[in-house]
Formats: sequence, structure tokens, C-alpha cells
Amino acid sequence: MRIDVFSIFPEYLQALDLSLIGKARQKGLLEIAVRDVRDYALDKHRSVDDTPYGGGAGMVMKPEPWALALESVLPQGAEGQAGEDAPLLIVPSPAGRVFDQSLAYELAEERHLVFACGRYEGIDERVYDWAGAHFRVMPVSLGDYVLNGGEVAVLAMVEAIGRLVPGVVGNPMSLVEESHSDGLLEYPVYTKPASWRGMDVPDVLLGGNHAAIEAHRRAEQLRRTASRRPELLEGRSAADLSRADLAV
Ligand code: 6GU
Repeated sequence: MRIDVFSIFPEYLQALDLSLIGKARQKGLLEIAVRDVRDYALDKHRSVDDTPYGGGAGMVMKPEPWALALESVLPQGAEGQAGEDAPLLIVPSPAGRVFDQSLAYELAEERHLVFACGRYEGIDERVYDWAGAHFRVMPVSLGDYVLNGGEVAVLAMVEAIGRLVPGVVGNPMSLVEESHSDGLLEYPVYTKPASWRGMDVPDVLLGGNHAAIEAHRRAEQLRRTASRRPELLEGRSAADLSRADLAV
């Protein structure tokens, strides 16, 4: 998968050199390039913002540096309407579609993602209209709160998406058993010692009855989800929840 990130603070994205995502880049599973929008500015001061028409607080990002930046990742001669195979331009914004695990799975199937990190009060709206001719454009939000720019959101999204690309996570089973993979929160985990500061690991986990362990973990997933995130259980029919669940 190819990923291009545009930002005026490329240093924020240095965390993508680390850990699992950094290793996946080294292995060539993820081809990630971080680019400075200022490199596409037109004046010697490399300015990328200006005052808003109509007045108001703050500054707005100028359209031309963004168009030049985004054009630089398009295949040569790519013009006209953006088809199904056009790169997907993700615009981090608190006004976007909320990012969740199902969207992460969806985006992990893409060939080429481009992230446009706005700063200040945002990017001139005409950039999105222009971009629609060359990209599929998707505003995406991490949740209902405000960040100063898209960089931290891109770190979260690239990590969530990248780890779903085949080969990035060494043991694919860890993707199956984690929170949200089946719409429920993860079961609690324990390691040695079996007794610690007066607290014991549940007995069933110490035995070798795999069916009993599985039933226990499933029950814990449901208990935890009902207690912390009850809205995740809404709309799940009794039939949807397995027989082991009903025995809880
Ligand atoms: Cl994706 N971007 C910004 N700037 N703020 C946010 C966000 C994204 N998600 C929540 N707040």
C-alpha cells in the first residue's frame, strides 16, 4: 500500500518510522512518504496561509500550494473525473465521517491513500472541489473533539489501517482476538504469577479446558462491553450472540 501524507509539520509524522509500522516500511509492505506543503509554496517566504475572506478569526490555507502538492502524487497525465481507481484523499477533520474499525478495514484494501493535514482554520474550500476531479475525497474525524491539525489523527489512522495490511502484524490471530474485531471489547488478559498481591487469575484459565476458556472469555467480553460501551450491543439480536453468551 502506498501512503502520502502532506503537512506543514512533517516532524509530527516521524513516529511512523518506529515499531510495527516502521518495520513494515522497511519490508516494503507500506510505502509511506511524508511531504512538507511549504515545499509547494510559491513565494520566497514559503507562505501557505492568508486571511479569510469575509473576516473572522485565524488564517486559511491558500489553495495553490495544496493543488501543487496533491498534483505531485498523481500519476502523469491523470485528468478528468476521478474513477474508482483514483487515489483516495483523506481529509482529517472534526466535520468528517467518524473513523472506526470497520472504516480501518475498508481503507486497508486501498492501493493509494493520500492524507491532507490542514492547520489554522482549514484549507480553502475550492481545493476540495478541484481535488474531486482527481481523487476520491473523504473527510474523516477521529471523534467529537477538536485537534489543532490533522497530524495526530493521521498517526492514529495510519497505524490502525497499516496493521491490517497483510504481513504487517506477524501473527494474524492477534487481529482476530482484539477489541472491535467482532464488535465487542477484548477479554481481560493475565500472566504469571497466578496469585499476585492477593488477587488470583480466574481458575478456568489455569486448566486446559479450551472450550471452557473460550466460553469464559466470551462472557467476559460481553460483560465488559455491556458495562463500558453498552451502545455497542444495541441492535445485536440474541441469535447474533452465541449460545455461550446466553448461558452467562
Ligand atoms: Cl481527524 N482532525 C482534526 N483537526 N481534529 C479532529 C479530528 C481530525 N478528529 C477529531 N478532531
